[in-house]
Amino acid sequence: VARKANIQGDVWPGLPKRFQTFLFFKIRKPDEFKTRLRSFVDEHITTAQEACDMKNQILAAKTKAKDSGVPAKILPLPGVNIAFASTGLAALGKFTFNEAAVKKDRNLSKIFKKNQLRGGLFGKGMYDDLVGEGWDEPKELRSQFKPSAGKRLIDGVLMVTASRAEDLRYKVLRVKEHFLKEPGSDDPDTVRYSNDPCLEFPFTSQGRTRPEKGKEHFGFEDGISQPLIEGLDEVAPKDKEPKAVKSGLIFARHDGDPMNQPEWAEDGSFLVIRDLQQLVPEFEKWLEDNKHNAPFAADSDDPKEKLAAYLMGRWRNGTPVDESPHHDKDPNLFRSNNFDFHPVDKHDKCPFAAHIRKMRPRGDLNHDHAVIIRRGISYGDEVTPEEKAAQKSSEEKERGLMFVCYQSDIRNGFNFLTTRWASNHHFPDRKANFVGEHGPGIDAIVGQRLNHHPERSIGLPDGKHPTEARIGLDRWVIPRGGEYFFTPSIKAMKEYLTG
Ligand code: N7H
Repeated sequence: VARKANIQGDVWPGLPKRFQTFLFFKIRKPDEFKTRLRSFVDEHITTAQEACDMKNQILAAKTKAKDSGVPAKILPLPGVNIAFASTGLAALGKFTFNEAAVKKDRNLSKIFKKNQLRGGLFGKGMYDDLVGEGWDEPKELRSQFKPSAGKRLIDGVLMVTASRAEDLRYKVLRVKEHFLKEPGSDDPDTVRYSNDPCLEFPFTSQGRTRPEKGKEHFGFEDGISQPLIEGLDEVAPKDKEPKAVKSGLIFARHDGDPMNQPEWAEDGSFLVIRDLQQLVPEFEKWLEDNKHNAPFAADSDDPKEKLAAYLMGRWRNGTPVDESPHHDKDPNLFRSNNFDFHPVDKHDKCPFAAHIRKMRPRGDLNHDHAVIIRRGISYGDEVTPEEKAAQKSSEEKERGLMFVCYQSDIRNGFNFLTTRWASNHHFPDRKANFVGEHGPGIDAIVGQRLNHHPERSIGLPDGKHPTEARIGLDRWVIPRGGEYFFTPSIKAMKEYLTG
């Protein structure tokens, strides 16, 4: 099968999304589910090829509109993808948790070795991984992401995306019906739901982009930097940013994937979904309260915005701090990716521990490591005038990011970024003036603390002398849980997984 026809479109090139529904599901009747999944794949799943065709059509329509002066009326069609947690694969008889039994049973051992998806964290799930290690706080997690009586509640997720709310609602209904309707009840107008369906949808989450287009809730331009994928993207020359990476960092069994996955996993990718609540009024208050403590306060026209930019590594309009440390006014730089933190022995410009530098150290490393593709979407309400006035998030209003990313290995991707880099004060390591107890600092956005870690703080450049200047940080992103999944290829779903 041609690669682009085999890959699900959210992994690459990404599904266009203003609105997204995450339908978390539990499998009740595996055999019937398999039958329905087989026809679902052709009828509903959006492949990489279809997503590319859609993007190209829209691009062409926009170009035409620009030339003719008549606005383009074309909108992307809704998209649908599906992914499975290890419990979901187990329900289909394609994953086993029982390694002891496998070791004893030689027949089982053969099958296990040949077909079991590798990756211990996928097997464990996010709860056992991150609560188990002490990173996530159970009382902060939403109930759907917490096991009940020792059982995980989510076997998989159907993701539906659209450009208009009404298209999303329509498509979500069709997707649900496919699995819930009575056999033979095919007319959407008179559909009858089965009272013994093969699937149930215990939880859904809604994502939607903000009215301020392109901006996430803290007000930063998002969705700027993604790795280019060799063999899929048009690749820039080697010395340009963003660098192209081997597709095996994202896709199972591609060049550069060291995991030795079974054959059926080819063209699939591990998916991480994580609900990250954002405390927006609190973030603004902290910037306001601390702008005068920043080492550069006296020399800056707008120390509050500069402080925000230094935590992120980009100004709110996307301008990279590495290319423009003192202002965000050059329109040529708004979405620039053309920087790599050189010279990397100092952080005269971008702080070593700024979010984007922690998450993709570019020149700080001389090899590709912990590479992910991000496909998240904001959720929740805009900050209300009352919250703004109180400088505090209200109990009823919530907002955040449904963080979504793909990688060929969760340990080397999401987990590594969160635990080894974002949450580790000493990374990037061996930096002049930052070799002491505190190191360059924690990632202000997604760094998490274990009990024995130092308090949250970040080292900041003052633009003048190389002495260490530090500032204490609060926490504005609360992890509310999530799950680890595998997004299989089209072929895997039509053959192995439904066989
Ligand atoms: Fe981050 N934000 O919107 O404020 N992130 N992120 N992220 N992030 C980036 O380049 C943000 C999170 C990465 O190549 C930008 O698209 C928020 C997690 C990576 O230069 C902004 C949250 C993880 C990059 C944000 C959040 C990552 C990146 C700059 C949580 C991984 C690319 C715009 C609420 C575990 C780095 C852009 C590069 C960039 C925001 C979470 C990873 C503005 C609010 C959990 C790899």
